[in-house]
This record gives sequence, C-alpha cells and structure tokens, in this order.
Amino acid sequence: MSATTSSPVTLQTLDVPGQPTPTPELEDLYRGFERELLIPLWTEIGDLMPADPRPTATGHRWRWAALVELARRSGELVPVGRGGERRAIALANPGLGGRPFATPTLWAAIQYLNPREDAPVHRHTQHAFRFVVEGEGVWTVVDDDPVAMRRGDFLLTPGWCFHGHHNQADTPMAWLDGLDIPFAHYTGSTFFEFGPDEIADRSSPARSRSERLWSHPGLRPVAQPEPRPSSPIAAYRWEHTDAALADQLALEEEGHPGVVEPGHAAVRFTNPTTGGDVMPTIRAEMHRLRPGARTTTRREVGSAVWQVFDGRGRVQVGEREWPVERGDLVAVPSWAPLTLTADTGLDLFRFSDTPIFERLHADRVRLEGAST
Ligand code: GTQ
Ligand code: FE2
Repeated sequence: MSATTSSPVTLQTLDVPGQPTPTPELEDLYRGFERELLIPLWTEIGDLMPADPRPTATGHRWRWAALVELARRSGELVPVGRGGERRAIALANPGLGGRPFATPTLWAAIQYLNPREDAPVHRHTQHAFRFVVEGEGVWTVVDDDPVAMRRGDFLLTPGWCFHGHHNQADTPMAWLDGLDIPFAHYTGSTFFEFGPDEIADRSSPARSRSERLWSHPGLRPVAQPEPRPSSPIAAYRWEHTDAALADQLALEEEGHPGVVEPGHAAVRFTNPTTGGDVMPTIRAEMHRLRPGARTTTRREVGSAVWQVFDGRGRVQVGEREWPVERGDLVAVPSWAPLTLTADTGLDLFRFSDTPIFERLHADRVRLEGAST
C-alpha cells in the first residue's frame, strides 16, 4: 500500500511499512514538520519511489462525435479573438486534477473555426502540431508561410514561430491540436507574445514554401546545412504517409522486412535535418493495422495520445478496453500496458513525449512476455 500523497503527515500513515511507534512526542514532531513546511521521505516513499511507474494520469477515451458536437456549439456561442486566442477545447485527463491536460506533459484539443473566421497571430515557446481527421479549408500561416490543412495531414508549429489560422471555406473545420503545454507549465518554461493584428499573407497555395524547400523525398537543400531542433517541414501530407504505410504492408505480403510486427505497419514523422523527432518534446507516428490484427502488449516510459484516423477497433489500456472509431482519442499514461485490436483495417495517429525521456536516458520499453 502506498503512503498518502497529501500533507500534512499524520499518524494514519502508520499502515505504511517502516513507520515509527505513534506517541504524543511523534505527533508533536509531525506538527513541527507541518509548521516548517517539511515532509519526511518515510511517509511518502511508496508513492514517490515505487518499483515501477505509477502515474496518476489514467487511460481514457474521448469520442470524436461528442467533441465535434460541443465544438460546433462553441462555434455558435464563443467568438475567437485576442485574449482567448483559440476556440480550442482540451482533453482533461481524469487523473490530473481537473487541469486541461491529456497527460502530464501533453495537451490535446479539438480546435474549431467557423466559415471565413480567423484565429489571431501569436507565438509561444510551447511546440505545437495539428492533425486533420476530417475537413479542409483552413490555412495555418506559420512565420508568414500559408499552409493548407486537409484530411490526413500532419502540420507543425514549432516553438516561437508566429502563427494564425484562417478558414477560407464556407464550411466550418475542426482538427486536433497537440502541444507540450503541461510540460512547459509544470517546468515554468513558458513565454508568449501577441503577433500583428492581421494575418499578413492571406493567399491559399496548395503547397507551402516550407514544403517546396524541404518536402522532396530523400533530398535537402545544400544551402541549409545546419541541423535544426525542430523539423522545417510545415506539413506532412497524407498521400505520402498513406503510401509509406501501404508499401510497408505490401512488402510484408511479399516476404520482406519493414513492419513493426505481423499486420502492423508504422512510420514516424521525422526532422530531415537530424533524422530525429519532429520537435524536441513531441514524437509523432502513423500506424496501420490489417483487419483482425492485434498488437503485442507494450509499455513505454512517457505518455501518449492516440487518435483513430480510419476504421474500427479496440484500444486496451491496462484493465480497460474501449471500442474506437474515426476521430476517437485515447490517452495512454506512462508504463500503462497498451494493446490495439483492429476490427476493420485500422489507421491511427499517435503522439508522445518520448523525445524528452530519450534525451534524459530515462526511456524504457517493455513488451509483454519480455523481461525489460
Ligand atoms: O492553435 O495556436 O489548442 O496556441 C492551444 C494553444 C492551439 C494554436 C491550442 C494554441 C493553439
Ligand atoms: Fe498557438
């Protein structure tokens, strides 16, 4: 049994092993700790130093249909503009004390723009991306480069880039935002600035300047030799992601390597200047399961959020399993055993905070049946 997590310490912590005999003197000692804002390790150790991770965040599933409906009603009632900045509605993990945090490090939100509506230009140190599960018509303008958003696209807004969004269409659009807001919040590392009042470049090109410079497979501009902490690719287009996954599964059928495991293809979005993750705090991947495929149960240090892009299946996190369909989101806490089952062909987008733990040499993975 782990110790209580709440201070002050009391004699009720006695059911924790290794506790002293309760006496009036001990009670007095504990009141002294309380007065001086001190907490001894011996009452907290079970909670703070468990044998393996015991995150307070829990596994949870959010239904896209419910999110979209609430976002649509927000679109009727809540304007977008300076101050509030975005009509973004965040997933709040039930284990994280009512904060708008999907996991201890990751923010995940549905953002919604009405037809012809703008979200104002700003910048912040938090790293951000967009993933589009349905719709089109919005351009996100990142450092004055307009970037089209369409179904299946994965778009980057690395920290401290100015960005605003505008909907050029006569239909509303909703998408997924992912950021490292909770990580930046807990570590006291956030800076924020308003940008110009108007989005300068309101053009709507099919391809951004960033893509024209950086999105040619296996090629990089010779004049840009420096590694960058975040990927310079503003948008990873669905046609490329889809083709990579389809080819992986086709190669498997032909008897060649490449898939994660039988019936499970996956690709990671990378920074072409380093070959590493797209941003310093966020890893992003796309997974494809054949109909009927089931993944090996896997634990990983660090937390993740998954979104179903297409198909139907089940996501099991620890003891709980949820049916999922297009757009549904699941938060996966650190070290929680995760198993995916595909009822139809199943495409899933995943983002995680793994780069943080890799950088700290605190990353670990355990597959079911393996020892570490
Ligand atoms: O689109 O710039 O969901 O700054 C949270 C913070 C979206 C954005 C969010 C943001 C944005
Ligand atoms: Fe932003």
